[in-house]
Amino acid sequence: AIVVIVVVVAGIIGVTSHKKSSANSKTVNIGIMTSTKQDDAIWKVVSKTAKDKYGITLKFTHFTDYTQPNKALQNGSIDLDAFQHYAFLNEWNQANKTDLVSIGDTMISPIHIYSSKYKDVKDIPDNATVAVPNDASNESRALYVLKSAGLIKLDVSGDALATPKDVTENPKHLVIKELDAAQTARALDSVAASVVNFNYATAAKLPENQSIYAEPINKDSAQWINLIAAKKSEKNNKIYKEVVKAYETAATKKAIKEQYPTGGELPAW
Ligand code: MET
Repeated sequence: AIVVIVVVVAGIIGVTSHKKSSANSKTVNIGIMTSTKQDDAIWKVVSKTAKDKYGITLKFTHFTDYTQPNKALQNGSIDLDAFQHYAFLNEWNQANKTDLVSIGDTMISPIHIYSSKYKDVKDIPDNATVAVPNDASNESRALYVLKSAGLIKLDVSGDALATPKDVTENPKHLVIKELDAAQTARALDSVAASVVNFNYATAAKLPENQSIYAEPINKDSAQWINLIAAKKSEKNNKIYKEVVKAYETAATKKAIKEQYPTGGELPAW
């Protein structure tokens, strides 16, 4: 009996230490935004594929605003991040003199104009205040959305960056209020309308019927595809490439469609 116990104990120790070392070398920490039940369900599917197919354990670090994940990626406290689109990454690299790179595409989520006071963009009154995100790429995106909703005109087009200075016609004399993207949902109580990135709309549980306009998907939309970013030095890291493969599966597509049946997020690989 003693021999059996020793063998069993040794076996347990052996298995445990073996598991630990392989887990350590194949654990990838991904920075994502505030947890929502929808995104948790999608990442659960990705995690299962990563584990079952590649033996990779995914860990997640949650962030509440767009300025944190790329800093954490740059300083090595996370391995990858998955929260931004191409336009944001480009602006980030320019402004911060970094060279973070995309290693794979994830999804696209149209930005919406929300209002808790008006049911139609036509009902937004003269001199009303409209909130937009204040980072360069999302502010530009919001201005193009106000343009395509017929509220303003711009002197830029295509994927050229727009700023409030590019507004050439503003028949309702709307006041554009620039806020951190993370504040745009909360601002709905105090403004006529607000342009809110979908992740913040989901996190704030904004009712779908408060969306009074959705950004159309067209030839200029590629810049809004969300991606998985890595440091440039890690762009050929085999394990990180496997994380991308674990994301880009039919099972993930199905989960995205199940979680966002009305197209809040759409697979984009
Ligand atoms: N998921 C957000 C969006 O597509 C990303 C914005 S850029 C940080 O609107």
